[in-house]
Amino acid sequence: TPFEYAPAPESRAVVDIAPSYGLFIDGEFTDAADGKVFKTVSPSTEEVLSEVALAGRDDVDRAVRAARKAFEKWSALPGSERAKYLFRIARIIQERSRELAVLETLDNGKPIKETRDADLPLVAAHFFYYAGWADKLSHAGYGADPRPLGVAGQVIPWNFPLLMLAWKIAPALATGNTVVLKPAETTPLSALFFADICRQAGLPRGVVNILPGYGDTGAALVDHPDVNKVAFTGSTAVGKAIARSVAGTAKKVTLELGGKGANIVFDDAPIDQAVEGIVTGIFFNQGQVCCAGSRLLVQESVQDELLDALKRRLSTLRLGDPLDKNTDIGAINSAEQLARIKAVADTGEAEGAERWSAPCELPSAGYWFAPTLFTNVTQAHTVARDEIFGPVLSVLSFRTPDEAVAKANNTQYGLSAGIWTEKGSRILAVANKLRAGVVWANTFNKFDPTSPFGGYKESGYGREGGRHGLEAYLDV
Ligand code: TXE
Repeated sequence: TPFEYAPAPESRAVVDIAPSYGLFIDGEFTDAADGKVFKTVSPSTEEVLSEVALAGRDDVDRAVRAARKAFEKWSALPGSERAKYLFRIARIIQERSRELAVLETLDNGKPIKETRDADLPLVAAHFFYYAGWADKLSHAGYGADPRPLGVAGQVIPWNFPLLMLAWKIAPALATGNTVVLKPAETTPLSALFFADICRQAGLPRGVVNILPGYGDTGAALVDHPDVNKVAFTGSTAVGKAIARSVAGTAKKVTLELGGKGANIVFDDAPIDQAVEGIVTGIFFNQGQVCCAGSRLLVQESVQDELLDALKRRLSTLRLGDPLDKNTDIGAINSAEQLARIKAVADTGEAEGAERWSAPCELPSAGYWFAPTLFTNVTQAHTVARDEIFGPVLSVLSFRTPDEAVAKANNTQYGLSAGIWTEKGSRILAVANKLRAGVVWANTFNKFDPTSPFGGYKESGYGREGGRHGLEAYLDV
């Protein structure tokens, strides 16, 4: 099948990281106009991986001009021609998947098992999927001849660097837009390798531009007057700031923000299966997932049994070297993120919730946090309300399906939820009452390029993925 992968990379030897990288503007790697650079480190060892050019306002301007110029020709190409480039990119991603998986694991800290089996297959799948739409836009339900918007300014986070890039770039290019993308400051490398893939695929100059930098680079991009469309994934606070700053313009915006997903386990659910789903829900990518199942809602009658089984399972998770194929829990992405997780966990304890951590030894270098549970949690507790974005699960209980729904919906967010039950009728009844963009039944954190993804409430607006993901990049 197109989404089958090579055996696990044994070591970092499969990737060749240069000591320094430039910005990618108009098909060339180039220094920043003011010569500024920053370092990117491996979160599992704190070793410096590379020095990367830091884009400033002048570079943003240069990149947007290149994207504007490229837009004229790119948008005029027949969709079938754009599709050829996207298919080529998808195939190169597959061919280079071992290298990219190791690179992503080094720069992000997540286990190679995940980059190999989840991130990279999904990245390729997104390019294949949207390549398929490029010549079928008149059948997408947006009118006979929908038009691209122009230059898309895209800002992405560090939790799924290459996958978030794919979610943003694949639909933008398929619909005939050109792109200036800013990767997160702690994970710039895979976006720069992607720039190299664009060159390898012969993508016309200026269609994709990559500008590493911090938040102010992102702000300069979002605010650039010649950007027509803004796509952002990140914190709710920055999403709101972006919404405010573009409010005086006519730019189209999509925001994919935080979450506090409920994983609801009913008393008829097979306990072992539910335990695996809870683990995937909150410990996948160390819980640094916007749609993580960070609140466990368990029916009171099975609470003790479930918690015992869960603690036993968590005690078997292997934390350590992310390049080891057997590792389940890798490093937290940055010192800042680790400090945030620790602060919320400490608040949880101070507020009276009971803390339990899986017994594991944390490596001395790098950023690590043991899988942690909070019990005796009330809905008012900070650990039940704030997005922690770490390997921390807050456990609450319920008696009736209505109470489960009320508690699940009692959050400012609305991105994800999960339901565990053998009863199909209950899945439908409960799912329809949940205010969440995705509801999984008897599974969690399953992704597919054909299905739209996005939030209700403060989790943002707009959808990415699927046919609906095209709409964000089209004028009807
Ligand atoms: O996010 P930021 P941070 C949540 C999660 C986490 C918290 C903080 O709860 O603990 O946010 O993480 C760029 N204009 N999520 O500080 O700052 C920034 O450079 C334009 C949820 O890393 O939002 C990076 O590229 N861009 C989440 C991107 O925004 C700006 C994923 C995200 O960084 C900017 C990540 C500005 N003013 C964090 N300021 C999810 N939804 O999956 C920063 N950036």
